[in-house]
Amino acid sequence: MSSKKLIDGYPFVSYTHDTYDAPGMISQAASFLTWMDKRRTVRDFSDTPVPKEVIADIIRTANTAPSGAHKQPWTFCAVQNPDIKKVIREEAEKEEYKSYNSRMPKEWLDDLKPLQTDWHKPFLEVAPWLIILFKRIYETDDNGKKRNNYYVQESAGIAAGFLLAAIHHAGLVALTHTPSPMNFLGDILGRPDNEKAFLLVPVGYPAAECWVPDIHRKPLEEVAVFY
Ligand code: IYR
Repeated sequence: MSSKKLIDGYPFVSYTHDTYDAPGMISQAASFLTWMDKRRTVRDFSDTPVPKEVIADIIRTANTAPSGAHKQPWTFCAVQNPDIKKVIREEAEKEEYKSYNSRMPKEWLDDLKPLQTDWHKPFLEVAPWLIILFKRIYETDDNGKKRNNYYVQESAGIAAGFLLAAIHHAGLVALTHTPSPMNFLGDILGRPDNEKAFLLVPVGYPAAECWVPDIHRKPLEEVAVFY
């Protein structure tokens, strides 16, 4: 049963949450790890359609992410229109061509070799959906006054994590794509000045033949320090 009260005039609701005893927790944590560890970044997509309602719920899930002062400083643009996807691909490939051929230093190109990426981005047209996450730097209030958002980068990053987990949970795959610079996305989608493209995420089924690099995650000892 939920109950409500005012604290200093502001509404609060009582909160309860599923909790577990130690063995239950151990089992929950381990099974979530096993399941999350199956997620891989994919570049070989199928063009099989995905219902809009699924994408809507994935975005609703990302929208549950915590954010600075609960400003939810994000806008998710979901594109399935083939004409728009084509323009996004063309513009992304223009930038990526420049990046791979002149902007990225040799060290960076060498670091990417195990992933075998290049400037060609066919997945931007093949994947049934492109979700473009825009971070919202500021809001404009009713009087036209700019109000800054807080921890925008962190908030957008956490929302992106939730988005990827929701995609994985729906049995779909995604790519965290960051064509650089990304300003062309705001232009193509006609986004307002307070929104800056943060991440481009193609979403869909994996292709019938789908290859991912045989890379491995660092062991706990390398990424965690217990005090
Ligand atoms: N944005 C380019 C290059 C690229 C950069 C990193 I760091 C990657 O992890 C993968 C690719 C591209 O999308 O190809």
